[in-house]
Amino acid sequence: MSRITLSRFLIEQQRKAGSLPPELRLLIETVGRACKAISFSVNKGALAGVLGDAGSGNVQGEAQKKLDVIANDFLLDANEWGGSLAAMASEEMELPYHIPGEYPKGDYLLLFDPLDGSSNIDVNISVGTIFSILRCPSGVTQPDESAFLQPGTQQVAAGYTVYGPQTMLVLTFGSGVHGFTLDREHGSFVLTHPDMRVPERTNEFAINMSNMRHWDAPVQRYVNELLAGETGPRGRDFNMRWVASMVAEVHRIITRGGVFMYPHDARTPQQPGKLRLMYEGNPMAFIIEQAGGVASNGQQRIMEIVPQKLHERVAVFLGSKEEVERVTSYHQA
Ligand code: P6P
Repeated sequence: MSRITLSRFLIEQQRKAGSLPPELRLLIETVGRACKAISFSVNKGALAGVLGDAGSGNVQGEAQKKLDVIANDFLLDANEWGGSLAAMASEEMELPYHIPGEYPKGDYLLLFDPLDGSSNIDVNISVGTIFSILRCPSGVTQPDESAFLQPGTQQVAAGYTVYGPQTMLVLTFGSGVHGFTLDREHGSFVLTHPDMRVPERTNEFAINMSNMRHWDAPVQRYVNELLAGETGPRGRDFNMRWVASMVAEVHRIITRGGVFMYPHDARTPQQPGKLRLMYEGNPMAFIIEQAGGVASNGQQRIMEIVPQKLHERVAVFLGSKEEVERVTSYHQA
C-alpha cells in the first residue's frame, strides 16, 4: 500500500469539497513541520544540552524548561511568516503574539501548549505539543486577547504531537481523527492510524490519586467505586495509569480507551482545575469528541464553555463515553 504522507492526506482532503480550505491546510502542514523540529530537539536531550530549567518562569508562574522555550520559539518562527495567521497565543506567553509587520496576515488564530508535560523531560518520559486553530473574528486586524475568547465549538482544527517511542501527530479538522507517525529517515509524517475511535467502554482510569482528599464529593464517589472493583457497585475491577503528561494520557485513551480526570482541587478554590481551557482542554475535547468520546468539566461540554481569559483553567473529565457520562452525572446528583 503506498504511503500517504501528511501533505498528501491534507491535499486530498482539500480536494473534497469544502472540507479543508487551502489556507488551513497550509497552516496545519506548517505546525507539523514545527513539531518535527521539536521532536528532533527533544530526542537529542542531553546530547544537545537542552535538558533542565531555562532559568525563567511563564505566565502560569511555573519554572520553564529549556525545551519549553525552544519548542515555543520553533512554533513562532515556523508560523509567523506563512500568511495564514492573524496572531498566536501560547501557554508560555502572557499576551498574544502579533504577526510582525513585514509578513502578511491571514484569517486564523493559532493557540498552543508548545511542550505539555515538560516536567517529564528530564526523566525521559513522553511529552507533547497541543495546538488549536480558531478563525480570527472578521474585521479584526490587530487581534488582542478578546479575539481568542471563543468557545471550543469554534475550533476549525486541533491536534497534538506526542514525543514518545514514536513521534505521532494526531489531528482533527472536523472530519474524524487521524494519526500520523514520523518517519525519521524521510522526515515525513505518514498516515498510520486513520479514523481513530475512543472505545465507549473502558476498565482504565487516569487521575493523580495523591490529590484525592482535595476533590469534590462526586469525584471521590466515582473513584471510590472504581477502587471497589468487582466487590463494589461497578461489579468489575479497574486499572489505573498516571503519566503526568496529558498528551500521553489522551493518546493512550484514544488508542485503547480510558477516562482522564483533572478535577477541581479544594486547595485552589478559585480555580476550576489545573489544566488550561484554550490550549489544553478545548483541543483535546475536540479530538476526543471527533473520535466518539466525551469531554466535560463535570457540568457541561468543555467545548461549550465561553472563555473569559486567555489562560483560564478548566476541570477536565474526558475519554470513553460511558465513564465520562457517569462521572459527570454524579456532579448533577
Ligand atoms: P500533576 C503537565 O504539567 C500537566 O499540565 C498535564 O500534562 C498533566 O496531565 C498534569 O499537568 C499533571 O499534573 O499534578 O499530576 O503533576
